[in-house]
Amino acid sequence: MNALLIIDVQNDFCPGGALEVPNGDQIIPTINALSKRFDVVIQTQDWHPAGHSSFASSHEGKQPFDTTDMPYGTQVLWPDHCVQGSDGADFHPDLNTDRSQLIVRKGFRKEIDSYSAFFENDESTTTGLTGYLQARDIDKLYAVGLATDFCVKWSVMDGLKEGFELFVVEDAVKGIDLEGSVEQAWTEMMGAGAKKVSSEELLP
Ligand code: VGL
Ligand code: ZN
Repeated sequence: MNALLIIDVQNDFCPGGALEVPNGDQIIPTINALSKRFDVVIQTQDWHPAGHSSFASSHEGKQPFDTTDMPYGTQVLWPDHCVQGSDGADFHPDLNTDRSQLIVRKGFRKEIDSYSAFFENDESTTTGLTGYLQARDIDKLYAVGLATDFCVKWSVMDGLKEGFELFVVEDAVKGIDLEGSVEQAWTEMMGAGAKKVSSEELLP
């Protein structure tokens, strides 16, 4: 069975937000059209406590987009974003969430970031999504949302590792693009076995 996985279409990742993805809101009409075509729709929501360790403001002398060493590896430091309960953490008002059956919140532990819908950034703490998908006999995931080079990529890579078939809808994702990271993300995703599709192939 198929599911649409809508990643982090939240105000803070859209134009005017704290960590805006250029033109991030432009994919929303396509995502809304796709939602109607899937029996199972799942969303993720970046959901950080104030003072989260992925925020540059939590590290003396660091600026957004600097990196730091965390116990689990190198971490990009971000502007404060998607703080629990804030407007920035809300889904974009144009996103139709009515058909979403599961919302996976991630990044809620202060000391660890979580880009992926499956695992936190230590690559071992699970969100429980694999078990949910298996229990519902879902084996094919269609990934859309923000950002191509971070949460989409990490979700796709982990989904493949977990044994799911992954399709990335190329006109329904957008990236932050730090030094060519969008192109690199596509190379990594395709190299790991993800398939690129366009929304036209999925819509009537
Ligand atoms: C994301 C950076 C930090 C994303 C989330 O949704 O791609 N990127 N938190
Ligand atoms: Zn985040």
